[in-house]
Amino acid sequence: MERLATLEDLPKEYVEALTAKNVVPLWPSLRDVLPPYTPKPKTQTIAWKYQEIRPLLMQAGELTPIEKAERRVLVLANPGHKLENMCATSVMYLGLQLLLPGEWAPSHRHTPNAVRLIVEGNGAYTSVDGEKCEMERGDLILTPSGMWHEHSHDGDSEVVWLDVLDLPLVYYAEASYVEEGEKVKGEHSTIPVIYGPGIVPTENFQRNNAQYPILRYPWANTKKSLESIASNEDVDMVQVTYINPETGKDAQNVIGFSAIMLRPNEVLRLPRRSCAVIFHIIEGKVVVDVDEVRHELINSDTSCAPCFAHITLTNQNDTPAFIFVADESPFQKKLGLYSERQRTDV
Ligand code: 1HN
Repeated sequence: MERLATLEDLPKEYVEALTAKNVVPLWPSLRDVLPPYTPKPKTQTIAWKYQEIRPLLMQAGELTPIEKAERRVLVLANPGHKLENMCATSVMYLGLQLLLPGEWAPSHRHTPNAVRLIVEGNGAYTSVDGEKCEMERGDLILTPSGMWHEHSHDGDSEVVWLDVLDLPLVYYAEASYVEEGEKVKGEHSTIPVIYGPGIVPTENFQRNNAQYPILRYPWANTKKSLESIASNEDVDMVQVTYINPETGKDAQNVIGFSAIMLRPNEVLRLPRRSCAVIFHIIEGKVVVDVDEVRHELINSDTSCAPCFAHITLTNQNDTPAFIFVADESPFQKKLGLYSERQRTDV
């Protein structure tokens, strides 16, 4: 590809005249915004080790009362996007949130979509549009765009969860805002489980909630499903995707959620995909190789990888490993941006 002229190739007075009229020449930036064949991601391959961050999160619990934080979160920030921008990838935000016994994180709703993946502790719950979602380790709880949510804690130990939001994307689109809810800690009901394996209600039952019919995906179910798939030796990649049972499509609109099981000592080479990805270890010890970077992850560690990376997951234990995965594929597919490449391609 032809090397194009730079700003320095132009007379200084000409560049100043352009600037004064709020115009810029395209050609000095063209190769940056349209790099040949492969994007140049700002997203760096990063790991956040839970045992290193946990003490700092507990310290936040002592330093900042919940009333002064609203959400007591340490954001897992990717230095490639500058820490203050609070991006794990260009689309995904990640944070570790702490709720102490008796605390309440007040009701609000906002335009970004969020999910929680529970990391530790018992006795807390999130209420989503009045539905009480118990928080147990490994559970996935959705709080989609526009739904009221608050977090409460009736137990007696610290509760920590991983928040995954599409905040960087929504903020970039200048579409991010919040509304404050009623300051009442109301009674919560649990909607009965109406979606079974392969069954949905035929009649309009609770269709007011049908856009997001499942808000809590208990880990126990996901794990059982993975173990069952793994028992079939013909299956190379033991993975389940969290979906909306009414549509059969992704559970949320922008970020896709799935879980992978690695059999004892399994090595899994992932397809190269056009979207960035996040891994969070629910159980086990996993070596994550991303291009030339290696991270050794254990329970509750989190890492991310940029688009088109060569990713290999290795289970170093004689017991299975379980990984929660979040990626940008629903968003990219909706925009027609999604693709996959062979590992041998450049
Ligand atoms: C939010 O609403 C929560 O509800 C957590 O727990 C983290 C980060 C940015 C914007 C909104 C929550 C958030 C957030």
